[in-house]
Amino acid sequence: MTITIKSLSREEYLLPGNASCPGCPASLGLRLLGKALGKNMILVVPASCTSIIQGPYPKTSIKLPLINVIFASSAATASGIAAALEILGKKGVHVVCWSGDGGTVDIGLQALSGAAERGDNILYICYDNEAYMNTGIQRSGSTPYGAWTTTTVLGKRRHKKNLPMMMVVHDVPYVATASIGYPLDFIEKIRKAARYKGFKYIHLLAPCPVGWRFPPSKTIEIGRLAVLTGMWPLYEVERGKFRLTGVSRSLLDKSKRSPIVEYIKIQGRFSHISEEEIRILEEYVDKLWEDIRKIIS
Ligand SMILES: Cc1ncc(C[n+]2csc(CCOP(=O)(O)OP(=O)(O)O)c2C)c(N)n1
Ligand SMILES: [Mg+2]
Repeated sequence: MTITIKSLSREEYLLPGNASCPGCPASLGLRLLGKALGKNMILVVPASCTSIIQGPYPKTSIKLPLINVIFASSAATASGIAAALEILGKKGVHVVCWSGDGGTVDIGLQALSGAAERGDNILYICYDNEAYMNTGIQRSGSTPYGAWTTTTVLGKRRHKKNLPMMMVVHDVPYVATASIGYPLDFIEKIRKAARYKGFKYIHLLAPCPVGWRFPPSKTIEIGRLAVLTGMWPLYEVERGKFRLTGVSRSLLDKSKRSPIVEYIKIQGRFSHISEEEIRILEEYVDKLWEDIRKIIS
């Protein structure tokens, strides 16, 4: 059933007055997560902007049981909690890792891969703002080619690591990509993932106004442009079956994709990008879609 905004609960699990920046996609994503799953959830959060948004106990802004952990351990911690719930016979409680891209594609990767391979009963969500934002915008393995960060002052020279596809090859029941620009699609995917027992992974693109250098009012617009230009394909892989979702369904046809400059030109982190670098990014997007075509056909 398609989810509508009106059908969502008005209950909020992220309280207002928290420390997030204006236009923060992580805080919006957390609100959506609460609307998707409700209160029967235990969150595992490694060091990230979310630890700051959440704030120190007892004045935390998140109305859910939550444990802060060191970077490398989030998936392992979640595995332990899931095992404990199983032993206690507690059903219907979702164990959710809410981790940044640095904590996922770089530092937390081995624990993540281990939990996926074991098939532990957790939902791992990576909110990907494409850099280590909390410590001042350092590049991560998820930063795209050409993007400025404080550690790639001339633009990053490597492409973004394709973590969702890496999770697909772990052969888990559910893997999906999402964008903060399409909130209902994200909620739908969270709910779908939560219906499976075993390891589930959702990779949420989360445009950050501070780190990407755009006005805070444009978070949703940029989240949509990432998808419309083909830079960020929306899909889900359910029990090994790959399916494009939402507007991405029509974007295998290159002529339906918006030019990537529409996405790039409104982000200050790409302000120094050359024609040659734009071409390299275009080739990257074409390859991304050619790989998807091979999977589908
Ligand atoms: C082992 C370790 N190294 C470095 C840090 C410092 N640190 C805290 S948050 C953070 C950035 C996290 O980046 P990401 O996971 O992408 O989350 P974001 O801040 O972007 O939300 C870093 C480097 C730390 N807490 N622990
Ligand atoms: Mg990050």
